Amino acid sequence: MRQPIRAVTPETESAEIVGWVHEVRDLGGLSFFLIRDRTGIIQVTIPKKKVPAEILDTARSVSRESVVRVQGTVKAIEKAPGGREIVPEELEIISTAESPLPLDVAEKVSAEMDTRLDSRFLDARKPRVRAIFFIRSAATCAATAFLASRGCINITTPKIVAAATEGGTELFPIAYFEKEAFLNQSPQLYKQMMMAAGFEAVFELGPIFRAEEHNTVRHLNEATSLDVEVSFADHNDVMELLEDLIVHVYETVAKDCADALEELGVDLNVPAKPFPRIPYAEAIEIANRTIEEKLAFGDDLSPAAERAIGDTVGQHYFIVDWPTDIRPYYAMPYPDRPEFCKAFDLMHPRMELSSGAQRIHDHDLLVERIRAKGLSPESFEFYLKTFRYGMPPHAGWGLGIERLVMTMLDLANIREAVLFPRDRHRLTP
Ligand code: ATP
Ligand code: AMO
Repeated sequence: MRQPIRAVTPETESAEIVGWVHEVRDLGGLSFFLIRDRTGIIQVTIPKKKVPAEILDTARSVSRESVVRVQGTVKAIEKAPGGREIVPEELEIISTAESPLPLDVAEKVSAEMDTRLDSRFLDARKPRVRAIFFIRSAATCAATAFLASRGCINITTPKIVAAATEGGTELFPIAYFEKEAFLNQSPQLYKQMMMAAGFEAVFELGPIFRAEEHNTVRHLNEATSLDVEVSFADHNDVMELLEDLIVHVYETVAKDCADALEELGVDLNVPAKPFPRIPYAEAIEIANRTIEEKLAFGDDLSPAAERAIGDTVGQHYFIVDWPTDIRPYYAMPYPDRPEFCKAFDLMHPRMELSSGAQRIHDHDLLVERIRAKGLSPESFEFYLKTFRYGMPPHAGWGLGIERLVMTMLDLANIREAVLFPRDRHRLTP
């Protein structure tokens, strides 16, 4: 029975392992292999005079990244990785890798992002790359389990839709029989509709599609969003939920992913609660102290402004009290000063992680806001209808999973946090 490589210790007597040939070295009388599976790396040492001829023959013919099975005696040896090695009694090539490899898995030569993504299956064999996706998995599992523990119901909403949610731009049209259809930018309208359905608290982890034209290191055309919507809650309630979730995810990753973090050289600091709440007007002032292209009231925050504020605050923070005009139609204006709304962004010092708001639950006000944005209420009828038969007050947010992972692990490019990224130039693999 095969053993995970990590389970083979210096005290183990004999072992059978299956894995990929990470490295081959021939030193005259001795030849060494490193064999890798997802749990670790082990050295296989072949003293040429002491092993049977057929093992030597197989060893000579094996190429890097082939899948092999090794059965043999384990010896404690200080110089080897993990302090042990296997001297083989059996060596079998299960699947041969062609040479040369399109990508060097042992990372003797570093590759460009594009070369890596072209052979992502090989790239993902690197312990460093696997560590990122191990942590992404732990983070998303922790986040969804956390939301379930807070009473949120896991929902799945359509990705093929008839209308924009975030305002009409940045949509991918698709061929859908004789109708006009698009890939959904956000589950926004559907999660709100489930508030009218009386679900009270929902979450969805799923893809969102944005026809961003520019290639940046923090935008994807297909991203993953964790969306939440809660009834009888305001923006402050869901900001607290989001803050608790971020802290919980960081704590879980710190606790459960120590090896992966070490592989990445990341010393994870769990952010302290409560995150500062900075009103939009103050955020603009902070940014304008240092940035060259000054912002006026009503401008979106430029990437330079986000960095300037991030440098000043130095930790996760919220920007609150946004001008109503620059937020989507569904954000609830403050009743006493309707030029501001109950919307917020959760920021990491490097970039935006999440947007959210208390939503308008009054039908007529919503229609007015849709019109004010130059959109047509008719195309939102399926959504507006749910506001006419008992819609509770509600609030929610959407959190970009790739940005969460990217900022948590200090990755330079968002593509590092997606297995098969979609950008302007990439549709395969
Ligand atoms: P959201 O989608 O909630 O608006 P975001 O983090 O994607 O969040 P945006 O608000 O779209 O960011 O943009 C923030 C700033 O980043 C913009 O003011 C703009 O200067 C810059 N920006 C946004 N999209 C792009 C892009 N595709 N290419 C270059 N810069 C961009
Ligand atoms: P927003 O448009 O801000 O809000 O999206 C929410 C979060 O999703 C992530 N995100 C992206 N990540 C990578 N590439 C992209 N192109 C991209 N676009 C968005 C970001 C962003 O903060 N309906 C609202 C949410 C709500 O109010 O509940 C919405 O979609 O991390």
